[in-house]
Amino acid sequence: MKITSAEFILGATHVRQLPKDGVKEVAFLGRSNVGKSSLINKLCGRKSLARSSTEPGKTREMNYYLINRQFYFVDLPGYGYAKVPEQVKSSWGKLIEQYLKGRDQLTLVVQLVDARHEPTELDMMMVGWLDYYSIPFLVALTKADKLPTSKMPRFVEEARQRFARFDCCKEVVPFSSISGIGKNEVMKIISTHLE
Ligand SMILES: Nc1nc2c(ncn2[C@@H]2O[C@H](COP(=O)(O)OP(=O)(O)OP(=O)(O)O)[C@@H](O)[C@H]2O)c(=O)[nH]1
Ligand SMILES: [Mg+2]
Repeated sequence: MKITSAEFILGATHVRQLPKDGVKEVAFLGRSNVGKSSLINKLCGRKSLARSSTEPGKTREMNYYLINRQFYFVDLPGYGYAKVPEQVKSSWGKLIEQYLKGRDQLTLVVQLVDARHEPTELDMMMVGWLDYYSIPFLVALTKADKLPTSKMPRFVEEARQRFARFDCCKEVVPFSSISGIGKNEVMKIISTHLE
């Protein structure tokens, strides 16, 4: 599948604001600054469709993008940014759990984890939720361009083993929004799930 059109639809801070059209969606989940917006931009071949920035915690809303006039990409707010006030963190957690729990049209989640680091506790909590709610997900190991090529196979293998115990984990793919590595594979998995 090739992405030929992508348009911003809405930003939501509450599940009641989400589209009610039943259109299938793919959501992007990961800690703040891990590269969610950059990954969406890379998949869409657009520089600044999803707002990306050097300042973590920038994406505070669930941002909906209509892709090929067929399905949505949902850029979820990043978690785990220390400077966000407690109250925001807890309302964010509630929003995400409500979303994952009750969103029937959610077809696939792309869980982003930094390729260079071990997943955080919150990362593991998120994949735990995904598995619990039976939501298929793929793990994208982001910023793979920052990893020396010689280390890549071992890091990917370790990550595969770590996520293997989750039935809903469909694949672990190294990804870079700079080099484009992993783009085709991620797109392939997304199209398979949308069929
Ligand atoms: N080297 C490298 N840098 C990246 C990559 N992807 C994202 N970045 C950088 O990482 C920073 C954060 O990227 P974003 O895409 O804004 O991250 P995000 O997950 O959307 O962040 P929030 O919206 O704050 O949750 C930016 O400075 C990006 O340029 C990548 O694949 N390689
Ligand atoms: Mg973002």
